Amino acid sequence: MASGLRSAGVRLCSRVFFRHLTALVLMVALLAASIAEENQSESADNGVWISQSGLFKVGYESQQHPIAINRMHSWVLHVATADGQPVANADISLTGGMPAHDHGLPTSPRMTQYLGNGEYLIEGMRFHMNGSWEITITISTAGNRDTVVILLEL
Ligand SMILES: [Cu+2]
Repeated sequence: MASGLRSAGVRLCSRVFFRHLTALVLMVALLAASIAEENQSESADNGVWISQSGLFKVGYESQQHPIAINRMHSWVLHVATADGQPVANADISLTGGMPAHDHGLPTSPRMTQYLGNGEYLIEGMRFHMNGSWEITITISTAGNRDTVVILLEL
């Protein structure tokens, strides 16, 4: 009788413990999910990157949110001077890759259209694996040429 009571008590205790553990696991999972979501939106949102000699400020917007692995998509680059004036009709070329893996981009993205207001359409972006990518963009105008490196964590 006494041992029966005790084991019932243990069973009740373990059930309460299990319920708390479930709640804890759920909380940790939610926290991890919200951190992951923050990281994703950070890589897909407009950030402003300064070119190496400080001539241009470059922002980009991916047409795909979040950027999916192995999916061809476009970017829109926004190019401005150091004091924030939109840069029109620049020549823009891109290279990129994963320095840690010593490989380049799987595609050859190209600037295909000047959209006005300092915005340029880049077609042919695709990333074939998760990890740290670098996109190196060279911008040339009549009198200036500078390079900006955009870091992208996928
Ligand atoms: Cu790689």
